[in-house]
Amino acid sequence: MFDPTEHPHRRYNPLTGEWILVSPHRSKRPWRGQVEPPAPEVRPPYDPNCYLCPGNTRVGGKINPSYTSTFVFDNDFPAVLTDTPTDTRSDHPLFRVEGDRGICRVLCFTPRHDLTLALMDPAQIRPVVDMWAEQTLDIGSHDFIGYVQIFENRGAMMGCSDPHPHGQIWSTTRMPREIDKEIITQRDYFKAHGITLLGDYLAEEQRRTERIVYANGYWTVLVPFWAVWPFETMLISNRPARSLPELDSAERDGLADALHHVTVRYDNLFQTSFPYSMGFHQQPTDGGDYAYWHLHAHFYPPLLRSATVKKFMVGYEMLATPQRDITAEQAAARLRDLSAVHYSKA
Ligand code: H2U
Ligand code: ZN
Repeated sequence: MFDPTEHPHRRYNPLTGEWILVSPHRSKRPWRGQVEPPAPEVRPPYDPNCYLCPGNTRVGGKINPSYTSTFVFDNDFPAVLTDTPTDTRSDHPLFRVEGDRGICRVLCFTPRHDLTLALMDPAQIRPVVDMWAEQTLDIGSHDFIGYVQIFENRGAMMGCSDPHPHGQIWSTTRMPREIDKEIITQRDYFKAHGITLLGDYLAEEQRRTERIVYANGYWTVLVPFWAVWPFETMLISNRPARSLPELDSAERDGLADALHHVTVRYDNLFQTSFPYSMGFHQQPTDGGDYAYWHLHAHFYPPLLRSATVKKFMVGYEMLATPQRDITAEQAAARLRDLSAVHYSKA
């Protein structure tokens, strides 16, 4: 009889319409012992050489103000520009090209160089949530912006260039690939069932409970059934809000609390400052009707077994389909059972 804790199988991701391969029998492979966590990196509250600390000069020559809470600036090296011509015309269907325009910004979460989201308490994270909401409104109000992507690259392993706590916003006229997929799947589900895809999914996960890592009255943190990265999680708004600006004060506090809990557990997992890429998926800002959109965030962390052993998306995963060994249920149980107090403060 098929047993999902034993037998190789594939799982469907209803948000992307893609399949992944799960090989639970392989997580019983021998592993050559626990790797010691690296010595914790000690950072000063202010670093004169950091290009994001208050009062310092950035790479491009601009000087940061002496900010005391959050701080937002236009990326000095933006991936897209506001004034690119878009009257592109492809001369062959196999050589399609489209000009794209956009705005890129960098957001410092706090003046404190030595903090991370995991080390900030919910009251300190709340202004970050407010800033994300405000920036979504501000950038999204431009006619030429179709989608606003908020994200954070955390840790050198993810290519993050400066440990100062910060995230980014890239916004474009055109719909990004991941958003294109979620538009189709969420729209079709809403049309067929009259409820948001993630609303239905969340209700079912709340019944099953095995993949839930943390929940408060407004937000739920879970390892999705179809997770690819070993400790991938999603934060889902309990109410089917479509964007961050729509959240009321209690929902914003709930989000700050959920972000605190998930990042603390991540750090506690391997007793290290846990690397990840995270970001929010919100309704596009091109003025369309997105009644079906359900606000959520994805955390994609690369670590697998220790502070240094990461999962590689290579070989079969590049050529065929992503694969995982430890199941989403095992990962959720491990994260759930960790202390809610950061290891450096315990
Ligand atoms: P990471 O979040 O991956 O570390 O990227 C930092 C961004 O900050 C990157 O997009 C920008 C880079 O262009 N940046 C500036 O805008 N000004 C600077 O002085 C340094 C980096
Ligand atoms: Zn700094």
